Amino acid sequence: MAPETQMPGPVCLIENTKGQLVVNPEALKILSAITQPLVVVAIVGLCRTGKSYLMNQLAGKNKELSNLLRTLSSSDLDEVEDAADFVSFYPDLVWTLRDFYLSLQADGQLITADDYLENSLRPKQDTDQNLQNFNLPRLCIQKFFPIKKCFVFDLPTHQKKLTQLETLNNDELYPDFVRQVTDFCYYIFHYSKTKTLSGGIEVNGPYLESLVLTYVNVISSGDLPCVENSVLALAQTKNLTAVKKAIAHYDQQMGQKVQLPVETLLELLDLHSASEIEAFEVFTKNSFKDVDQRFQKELKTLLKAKRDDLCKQNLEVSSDYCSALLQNIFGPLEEDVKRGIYSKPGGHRLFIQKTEELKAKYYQEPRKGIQVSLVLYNMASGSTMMEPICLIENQKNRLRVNPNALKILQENSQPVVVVAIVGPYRTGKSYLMNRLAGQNHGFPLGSTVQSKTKGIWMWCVPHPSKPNHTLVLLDTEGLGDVEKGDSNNDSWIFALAVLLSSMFVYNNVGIINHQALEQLHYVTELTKLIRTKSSPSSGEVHDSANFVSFFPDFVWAARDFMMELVWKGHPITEDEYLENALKLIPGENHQTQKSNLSRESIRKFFPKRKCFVFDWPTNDKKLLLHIEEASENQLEQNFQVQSKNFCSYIFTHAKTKTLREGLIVTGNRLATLAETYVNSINSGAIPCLENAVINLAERENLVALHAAANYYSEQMAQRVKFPTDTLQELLDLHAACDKEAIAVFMENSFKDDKLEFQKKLVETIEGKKGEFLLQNEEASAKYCQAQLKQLSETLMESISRGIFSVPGGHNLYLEARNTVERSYQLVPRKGVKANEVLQSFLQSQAAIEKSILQSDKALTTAEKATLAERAKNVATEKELALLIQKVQEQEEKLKAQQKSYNENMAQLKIKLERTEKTLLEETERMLEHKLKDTDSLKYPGSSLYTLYLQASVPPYPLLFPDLLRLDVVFSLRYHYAMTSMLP
Ligand SMILES: Nc1nc2c(ncn2[C@@H]2O[C@H](COP(=O)(O)OP(=O)(O)OP(=O)(O)O)[C@@H](O)[C@H]2O)c(=O)[nH]1
Ligand SMILES: [Mg+2]
Repeated sequence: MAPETQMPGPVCLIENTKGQLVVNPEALKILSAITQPLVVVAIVGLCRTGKSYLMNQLAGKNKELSNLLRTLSSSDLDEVEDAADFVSFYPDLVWTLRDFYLSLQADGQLITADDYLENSLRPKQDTDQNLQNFNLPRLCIQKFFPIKKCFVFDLPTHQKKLTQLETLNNDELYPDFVRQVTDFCYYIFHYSKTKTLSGGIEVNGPYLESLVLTYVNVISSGDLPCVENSVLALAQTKNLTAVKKAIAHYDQQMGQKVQLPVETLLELLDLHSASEIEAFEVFTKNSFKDVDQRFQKELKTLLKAKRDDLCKQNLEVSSDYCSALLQNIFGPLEEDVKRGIYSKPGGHRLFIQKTEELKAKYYQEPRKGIQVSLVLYNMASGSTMMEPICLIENQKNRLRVNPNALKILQENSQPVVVVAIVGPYRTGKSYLMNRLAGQNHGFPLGSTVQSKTKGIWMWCVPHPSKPNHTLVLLDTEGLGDVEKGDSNNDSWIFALAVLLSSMFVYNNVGIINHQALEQLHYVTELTKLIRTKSSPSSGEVHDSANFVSFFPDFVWAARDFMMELVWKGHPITEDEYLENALKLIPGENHQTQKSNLSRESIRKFFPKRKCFVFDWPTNDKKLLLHIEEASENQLEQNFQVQSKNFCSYIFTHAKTKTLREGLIVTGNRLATLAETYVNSINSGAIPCLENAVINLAERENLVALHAAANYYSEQMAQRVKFPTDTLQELLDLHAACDKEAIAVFMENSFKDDKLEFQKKLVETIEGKKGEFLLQNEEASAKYCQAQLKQLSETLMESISRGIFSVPGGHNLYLEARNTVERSYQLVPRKGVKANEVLQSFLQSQAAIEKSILQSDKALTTAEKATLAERAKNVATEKELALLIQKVQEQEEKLKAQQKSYNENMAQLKIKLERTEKTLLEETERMLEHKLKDTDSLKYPGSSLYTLYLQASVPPYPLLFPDLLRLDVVFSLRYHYAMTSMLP
């Protein structure tokens, strides 16, 4: 006996004081410590009828009795197990009749105590009301206690001794009574089942504790105790423990396997997935009755949080380690910088050289984790160490994207704010960009007349005011350099800066006059340099409104601006100055028309404009030549204020780069854009926004497709337990995972207009589902075959030993085979192949049956014929049933496919509604701009005016047919595309 069950004496479990039921905490404590399954025997009856005496006997208080019991045979232990087959949660009933002095006879025949009980419980057949009262308790007992037993007890001893009953030895008791008590105890010990609840769960100490508490609480609150509720309460306790065990297992596994920081995130996620699967297995083993998979879901959430936490820890550990490493490696260099070792001619080059050396050293260190680049990059961008890099090279009039720069962008998944500066060469562009980066050094400046910057340079720095955004500074090659052979390249640089940026700074020296505007003729060519659509209809090329939705905001930076901002005697702001300068000038001459074209174009393409004027940075010409060496206080006060205002405007107003339909550009998307645009320029085509977006979408949709498909496989593998009881069970699991996978796809995909990727996802998931179905069938078949083999062992042995080759053998054989079939039917969770496996077994038996039948000498020929016919009919019936099952399964599969299709449609609809909303907002913005733009009509010479006259309708309603068309196209397109997914 386990020490946990040894109690010196009974304790009160439920006290009943003043009509109140109170659970005794001491008793609960004892229960909570018992981990073994419990057999619970309760005695109930009228007062002073010897209940406690009997219970004491069961508790082994009577040593002599215990010995007597031990010597009794235990030959019929099998029956104990049989009794355990009753899984109902009602207890078995024993009726003990005390001081029973009557003789057990009926109709002159001796009867057993059990017969006596059965007879007494038999209801009488009559409808009389009184009889109903007579019958009711009988019927209840019959209904609630299918297993009943009766024991009668004589008077224990002579009446005089009864008061000392407890102290009497067996020889002082009547022998009949001693025998009766022994029989009773023997029965209780051998036939009382372990207390079980529905679902076959065995009750141990803590469960009983939970049951007692639940029932007493319910009774105290005035309700009726409910078995289901108590099981639920129990399930809760058990499932909670299962979750705890699963988490502990996960923690232990991860603790063993993971050493932070890991080299790649994938490594960590793989380890997580493996441990997660094990944790779910632990949960499944320990849980029961997890209604709606509440606890499984909770476990999932907890594990997800653990994973996220680990990822975060991994980042932190890696960051800390990398930072410390960098500090070690770069510390001495920083010291040298402070000591001015590099502040000499050629110092910058030396410094870069040294930096490269140290970087290489840093990269050589092992196990730095996933933050290796970012930490270096952050450190570098936070100091003078990280230099800009050429993004688009312009050599021999050919553009090329620098793969190293692309790599930096590709590794950056933050949204980007892109500021590009463009303007005539040698006008201080690079210097101004360095100021935006908060540095003197960075983009290299030239101190000669020869132009310095070539191509487009890029500098990514953490955005100073937008958390988790990257500020990308693009410094461009000066326009109009006479040394360059091909001015065409200037146009492309200009167009690329417009395409890639969200804030476009046009930098020029001096006032905004005819000449300055003429120099800006590139802006008039934009419609020839950029396309919004891959195959525009004739009107669209000229429609500036199409560009507005993705063009950057515009800033005019007027450098070395020496004039006073006064207009017609009144001081004006810089912005008013720009707006005045952009007003069309009357005049027919060539120069006026040319500059007017620039004015018109700026207003058309850049509805949001701003102007900043800058004084000379310093009057010291020598210092001006090496302005990157000048400290802040060496600069003119005005210039300091002006450049601060400029920077703060850019930091607060430059927007995150977006494409049409509100698509946010991240570092990696910017890389794709730059690549796509430059490729099309090099191939002689015009960069096209639509194509770039399509390109982006294709790359990302492919990733989304893989992510969703993997998600499906992972989730299915995690949730399914082969073989499932029914096909529907597996299909339901599939539906849930399918739904989530579609959501993953929707979250990560965009512009999958032809539903190419969504269809591929449907196909991929369909294929994976097929594999799961197959695995399920295989598992079921394997299990069923094994079960059947085991169950039919005796039958097969009997056949081979010729047991049925006797007269009447056919009947014997049928009985034996039916027993196998019945036992097989009782095996739970056989899965989808249950009937098929049985069927093929039966088929394999057909020939055997036939030969047994034929050789059975107890049967006449006619009987044999009838029996053979019957066997054939039964076989046909079974085949038909199997066929029906298959048809049903096919229907279920089709329904699942239809469900998946519906789910795809539903989620697509939601996504489309969202996209349409952004589209509408975009159109509204375009509309607004168009209406504002009619302002240009004031002057009859403008080309918009001509357009207006040609159209002879206001531009406003022109947009509506477009919107209407969109709507129809959406619904039709998706309807057709989706229906083509159906088989
Ligand atoms: N007068 C004047 N000179 C400046 C200003 N800003 C910079 N410089 C000087 O002008 C020269 C060219 O400056 P950069 O910033 O290299 O000019 P840039 O426009 O980038 O030149 P490119 O890249 O060759 O087109 C350097 O010697 C700077 O010191 C300014 O606001 N006014
Ligand atoms: Mg420059």
